[in-house]
Amino acid sequence: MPGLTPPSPTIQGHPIPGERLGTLTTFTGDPTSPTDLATGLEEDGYLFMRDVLDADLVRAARLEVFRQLASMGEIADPPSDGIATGTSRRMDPFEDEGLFWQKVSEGPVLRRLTHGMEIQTIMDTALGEPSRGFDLIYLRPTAVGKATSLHYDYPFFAGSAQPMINAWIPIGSIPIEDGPLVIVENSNRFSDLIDEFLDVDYTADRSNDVVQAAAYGGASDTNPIQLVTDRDTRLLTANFQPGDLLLLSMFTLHGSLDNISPIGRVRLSCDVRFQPAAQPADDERYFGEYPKGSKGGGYGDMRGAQPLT
Ligand SMILES: O=C(O)CCC(=O)C(=O)O
Repeated sequence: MPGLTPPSPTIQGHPIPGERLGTLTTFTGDPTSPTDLATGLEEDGYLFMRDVLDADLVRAARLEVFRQLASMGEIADPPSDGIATGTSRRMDPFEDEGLFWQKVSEGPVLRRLTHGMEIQTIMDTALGEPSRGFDLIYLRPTAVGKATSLHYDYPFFAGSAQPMINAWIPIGSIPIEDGPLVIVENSNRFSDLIDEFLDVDYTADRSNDVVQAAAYGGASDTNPIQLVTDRDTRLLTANFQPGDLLLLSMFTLHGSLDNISPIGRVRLSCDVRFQPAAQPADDERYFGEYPKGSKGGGYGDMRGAQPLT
């Protein structure tokens, strides 16, 4: 808002010292080159691509999602602003067996954004072969005061196809005070943390308890500022814009900043995993008409499914 100084960013309630916060490096290679994309992902653990998705489609998907939340009284008019009302008429997501959340997550405009030709072409290039997006997506309307703790993705998705790539899509502008995704610089080389979760046999047991413990284990035990200070590294994020796309390897420690929007704006994003299309898409947690999700309770059991109150 004109004249207002944005509040200083925090992570899990901790202020971030200036020298521990940096900006994601924008990918400047050739987006049609499998080698450029694979090399960037391998070296940095992420690829931050500006302006590669249709910004109008991103805005239309934002409107589609927020209109449905507005119909439950959770988002004020106009819905595209994404300002939370603090109230909800929504049924408990367990009681409706996740049907409302599945309907929102599978909205036709949102699906065009998450599984349409533009993203499909980028993911085919990044994987170097035809790719397939998971049916289950993680749509995250994140209200003020909420955040995602630091974790690695591999434990959630191990045991089926590999490699996989996480496509994180900002659905609208996400300035830093709205709590965008953050990665820990160089965390794709933290072999002590990575070896710990690679040691787990996920084919024997991929129950939610096992997966959560492995994904969040070593990293979320320490406060994030201590973690980046001890490892002499930084938290990297950006002021995201419609059309941006952030690709993450399964071996990059990431979470989000806190949403501290002074105007009560809900941060909207979604994350979608892609795998080689030639490999089996048989993990019932992520594929099928009613994917079970990693916790087992389907769409109703996801963090994003909770009413915004
Ligand atoms: O958007 C967020 O808050 C977290 C996203 C995330 O954990 C992921 O993309 O794996």
